[in-house]
Amino acid sequence: MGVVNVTPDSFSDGGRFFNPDAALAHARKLVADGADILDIGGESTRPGAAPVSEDEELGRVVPLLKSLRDAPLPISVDTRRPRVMREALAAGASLINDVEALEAPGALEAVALADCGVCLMHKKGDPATMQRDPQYADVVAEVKGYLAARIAAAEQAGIARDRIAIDPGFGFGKTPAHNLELLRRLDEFRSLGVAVAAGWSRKSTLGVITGKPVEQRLAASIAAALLSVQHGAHILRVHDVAETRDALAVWQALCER
Ligand code: 7PJ
Repeated sequence: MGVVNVTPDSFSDGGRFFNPDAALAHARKLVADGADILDIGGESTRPGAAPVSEDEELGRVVPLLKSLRDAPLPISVDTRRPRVMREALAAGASLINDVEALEAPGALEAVALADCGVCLMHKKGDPATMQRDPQYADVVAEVKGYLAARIAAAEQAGIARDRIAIDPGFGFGKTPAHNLELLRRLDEFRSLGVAVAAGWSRKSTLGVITGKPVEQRLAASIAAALLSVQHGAHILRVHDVAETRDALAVWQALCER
């Protein structure tokens, strides 16, 4: 899953693709690079990000979706808002990626009424404050329990299990130690019976480990992506599609005989 940020303040490529033509060109490049899914986001959810109005988010996402109507792959929209979900689905999106796991009032219904997929992600707290000393007794038990409850809520709302993926939400209200524990035990999430997604690309834990700023985290991101697959991930959310594809090709040549 290749990330297309249409935001002026995303931490990883803040502002580079804010202009609609640049966002479209970037989306097309990720398709050419071998993405299986594009994930379009119009609201930055990085730690400390400022909120965006609903109209502004729609104005960023919907025109890009319309420009990508004929794209040869499913398009996901990274949003927490039911109205953005509905309008994005009407404009051609086929997957909703929600860092709030459809907790907003009306979000379960917006997805249930469509025929789309959904990725339910765990986060602890709100983006503005979530990195202030997050605490867990057992991070895997807590995140897994939360995702199990959100799968149940989605099913109860009429969203069939085969439409659902889950994501532990690396970096969302988690310390580096929490993120590493979740990665080490990622395979435990597979017993929830749905696809497992992982997003490590350029994240700050990789900066803590390597001492590198965000624009120098490609190698660390690829290492984390491969380790996520080794530990059971089915979907990788990445910025650097071509490079991650190459690394995965070597992995697959070795492992899929
Ligand atoms: C994630 C996401 C992630 C899923 C973001 C960033 C911050 N969606 N949206 N998983 N991260 N499913 O790109 O670093 O890890 S926004």
